Amino acid sequence: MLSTLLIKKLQVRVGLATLTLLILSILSFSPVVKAANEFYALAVEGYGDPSEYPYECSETRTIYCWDTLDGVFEIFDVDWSWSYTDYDYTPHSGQFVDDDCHTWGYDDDSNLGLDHADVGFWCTHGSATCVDEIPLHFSSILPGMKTSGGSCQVLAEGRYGLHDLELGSGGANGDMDILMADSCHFLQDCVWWTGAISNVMQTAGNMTVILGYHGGVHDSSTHSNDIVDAVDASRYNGIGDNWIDYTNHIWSGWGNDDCAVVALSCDTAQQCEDILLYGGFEDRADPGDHSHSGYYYVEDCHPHLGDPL
Ligand SMILES: [Ca+2]
Ligand SMILES: [Ca+2]
Ligand SMILES: [Ca+2]
Ligand SMILES: [Ca+2]
Repeated sequence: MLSTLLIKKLQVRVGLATLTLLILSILSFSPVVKAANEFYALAVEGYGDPSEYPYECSETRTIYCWDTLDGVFEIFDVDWSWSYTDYDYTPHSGQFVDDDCHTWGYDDDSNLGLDHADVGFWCTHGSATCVDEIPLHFSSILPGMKTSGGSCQVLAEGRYGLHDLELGSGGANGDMDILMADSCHFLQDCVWWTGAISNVMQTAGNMTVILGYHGGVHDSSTHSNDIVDAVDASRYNGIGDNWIDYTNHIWSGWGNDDCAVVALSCDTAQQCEDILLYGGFEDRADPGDHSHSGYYYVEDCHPHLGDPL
């Protein structure tokens, strides 16, 4: 409203040529019909005691995944009233894995897989392997369960076709734009530099942003709250900047920081900068031919299990 009033007031004082420009400006402020906004989350909290959590992929239990999911979900579902919101807190590997990679994968399936929504979130354990001599570089996450024929490790790998994930492959069921990867190591620097993450971010659609971490991340209420705050601040702007501001945590002591990383796939280098600062969950970019990429972090951040950035 303020913008329109200001422009009308200016119109009185300017000539015809400027008036045309101002009319164009007013048109650009006109409300547009918003595309459907879809959010889907997969959170694995229930590892551990097989009698209590009878999943096949047993690991040390995550404590705060449910808290993080609950806080993030409420923002999309209640605060922002997105047209589709759902979650699964007992996911299996097929929900992460693309069927182009494995027959047991169906991440593109609507209402079931991670990639069918514009914005995806996962919370689970993760790890990275980087051996230069072999060479083999991949990051991975642990699903709660296996699907039939599936695996308990979901890989992101850049060179040898070992990858399991294809996100944003286009179409209504592969239309992810943004992923929040709340797991250790998914955006490990040595994995990024082999092209693994770019490999995950398909170029057919609008997959532009992965928010994640280099190194291990504390499974803590602080970390959980930081993620919820970062999402809350990023509805229209600062999606990358806020992720780093809120969730990068320099703890006292040696080699135990939480190192937030933003990975981008963009049309131009300038667009990467713009997405980092001015993109939002409801202001998602069209990355064109995905010819540029970006990897953003806080220099010298030194995590548990990983080199300093
Ligand atoms: Ca997919
Ligand atoms: Ca969709
Ligand atoms: Ca989309
Ligand atoms: Ca914006």
